[in-house]
Amino acid sequence: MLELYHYGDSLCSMKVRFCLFEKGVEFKSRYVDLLNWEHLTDKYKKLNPNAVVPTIVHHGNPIIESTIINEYIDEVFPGYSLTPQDPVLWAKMKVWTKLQDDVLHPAIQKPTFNILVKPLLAQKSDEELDEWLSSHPLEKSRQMFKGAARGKVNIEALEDAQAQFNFIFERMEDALKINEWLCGSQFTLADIAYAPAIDRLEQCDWSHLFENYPNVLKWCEKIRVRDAFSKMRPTENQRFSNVL
Ligand SMILES: N[C@@H](CCC(=O)N[C@@H](CS)C(=O)NCC(=O)O)C(=O)O
Repeated sequence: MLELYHYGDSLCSMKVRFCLFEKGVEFKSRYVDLLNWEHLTDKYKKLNPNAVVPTIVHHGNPIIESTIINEYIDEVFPGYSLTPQDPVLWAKMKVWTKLQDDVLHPAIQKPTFNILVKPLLAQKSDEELDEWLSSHPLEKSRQMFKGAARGKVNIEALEDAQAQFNFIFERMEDALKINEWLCGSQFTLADIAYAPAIDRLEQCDWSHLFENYPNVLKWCEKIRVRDAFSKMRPTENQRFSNVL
């Protein structure tokens, strides 16, 4: 059976859980506790050298990167396809998922670290932080954890994140004015990639950012009623606000 290494309140993990539930793929859950640095162990880094979640292991093969994982799942497992057949729509889907990886995810990390994770990391000692972060292979992650653990809320970063969300929501609004889903009439991996943002912005009390985009709001409502969306959300005890 496919194994999923993931964390409850992680956007990229939600994205892969959403895909697995949509496709009806059974999986064995392997929980990686990010706040206890379980992603930084040598054992986990053998599966995912970037030391991030999620990772899937299928037939003994580790596969990393949430966008690539979702493409793999859609390709390998039966059920209805989440990828357009038409090459132009396929290209559009890839542009959406690239934008999610390149812009939406880094933007959403700003409120995540400044609002949700900061109070949790503030409780870690300098020694613990230094010890674990020195074993993190990614400088970007080291900086994010350090910045969140110590120092003030970065207001500039939060303002920048909001500007990035507006940039993305304008593009989504344009697409959803004429189409039911981001790539036309078919629900695809593009919609799955953006859906966890609905959960995260709600958790950060930032849902008002959707308000200027009526078609994005309608899309959010259609996403919310999907079974897989409810199933992929973290349980209450897995929320950052409740983990300690
Ligand atoms: N591009 C990667 C990003 C993965 C990522 O940043 N995961 C976060 C959780 S959403 C993580 O594991 N963070 C821990 C860290 O950076 O140390 C993907 O899409 O899988």
